[in-house]
Amino acid sequence: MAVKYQFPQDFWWGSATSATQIEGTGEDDGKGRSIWDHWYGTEPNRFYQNIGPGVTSDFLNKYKEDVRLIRDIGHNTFRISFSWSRLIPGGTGEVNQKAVDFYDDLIDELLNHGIEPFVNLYHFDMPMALQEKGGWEARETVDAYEAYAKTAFKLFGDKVSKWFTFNEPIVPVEGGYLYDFHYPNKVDAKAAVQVAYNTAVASAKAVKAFHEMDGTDGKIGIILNLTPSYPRSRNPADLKASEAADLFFNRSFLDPSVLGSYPEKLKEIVKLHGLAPTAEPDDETLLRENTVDILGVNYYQPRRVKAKEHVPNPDGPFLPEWYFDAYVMPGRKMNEYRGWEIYEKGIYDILINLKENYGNIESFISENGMGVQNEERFIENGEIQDDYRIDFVKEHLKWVHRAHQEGANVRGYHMWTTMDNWSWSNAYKNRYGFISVDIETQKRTIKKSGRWIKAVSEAHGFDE
Ligand code: BGP
Repeated sequence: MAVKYQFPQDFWWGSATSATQIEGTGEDDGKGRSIWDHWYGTEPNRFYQNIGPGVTSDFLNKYKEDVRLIRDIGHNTFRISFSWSRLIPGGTGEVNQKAVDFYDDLIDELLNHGIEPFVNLYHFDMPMALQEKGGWEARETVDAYEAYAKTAFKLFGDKVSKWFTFNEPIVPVEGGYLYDFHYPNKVDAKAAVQVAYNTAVASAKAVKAFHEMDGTDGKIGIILNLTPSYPRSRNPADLKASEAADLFFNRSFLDPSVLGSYPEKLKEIVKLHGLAPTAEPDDETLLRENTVDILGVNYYQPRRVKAKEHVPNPDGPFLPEWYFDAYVMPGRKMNEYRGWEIYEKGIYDILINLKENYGNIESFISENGMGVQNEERFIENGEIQDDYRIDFVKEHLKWVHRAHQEGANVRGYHMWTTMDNWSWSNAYKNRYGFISVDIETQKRTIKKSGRWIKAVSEAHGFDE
């Protein structure tokens, strides 16, 4: 029987995870160190309650049980990431057979339960061996990444048909090179631009390698956190500020990945401030000819901006904020736990923008979700009654549904996240999962939202 918000029968229902946040580093598993292991080792106080990525939800040992739970909550798809430093501990060179066996068995386990794996190659987790040689600032890292991608395609390309080159590539640029919330904690716009550029080139190289591989009918994409930029008013100065924020935070990856070139205005700004990256002669052609097949959209919050009120100090380090001020909209709805605005229509605006300005590229919502503190207080009869999460997902899905009705090429919805896990600097402060995890005992329990999403995915939609 049809439901009010009916999605197509082949819609992807699932949720997303990342290696560092779920696997645990394990013992004797041959994993090399990533920047997260290193940073936690040197500055544990930068992490909530001094908790690092050591054990997290122990997916490395629990994956069989977890795959059964993922099936029990009705998913037909599930996103993982490969840990580069697990697969190739030194970043380049020798492959870790234990990692190959783990990912291979995990993929089989998913397929055997009728769940299609979506595999992301990079989720913020640079191998430390490469970071020591400059990380994304160094062109050699692009080559190392290309080799890593090729290795992954060769090992798992016959089983995995949905690949992603990067998750939210703008975040390591912001965190590591502008605002000091990721390692290597620099504030250096010139390095930031180089890092962004090298990442885009690396992505195009992986896309190229994938398309050139024999006998694959799979698809390759990129996952971007798109934060629609809304001006305070229609006043030209506010509109200009909003456009600048959009260029820096959305179009810096969206345009090269989907259209194959950078926006002229962004190039002008970068040049004006003497930040243009070092490029190689063939890069332009590479980017133009190797755009993605599919786009993952992570959406949590919008960005609201207004015209700058004070002229920035020209002697201070350049920041995108030279072009706009943040605007706190009166009456906005908030997820106070995370400090993020909740604006459901943003998801629709993104999808319509993709339809109108990005060739209606095939897309799916690859992350959207709500982190909440101390969820134990909502336990009744042994189950977390996370009605707030159900409402959050439902209200966003209604807008996804509307965009789809209006012709947007959106094919699925993944929530962040499957089971509660470790977060980059917030550790276990906010819980996001359909499945709760007691970090002490590693006991898993499906939340009310987990039962709800099962019903939704079975009906491919919902009534109210
Ligand atoms: C996204 C990341 C995820 C996840 C999520 C929630 O940006 O891709 O890895 O962490 O945000 O954010 P947080 O964990 O910081 O609350």
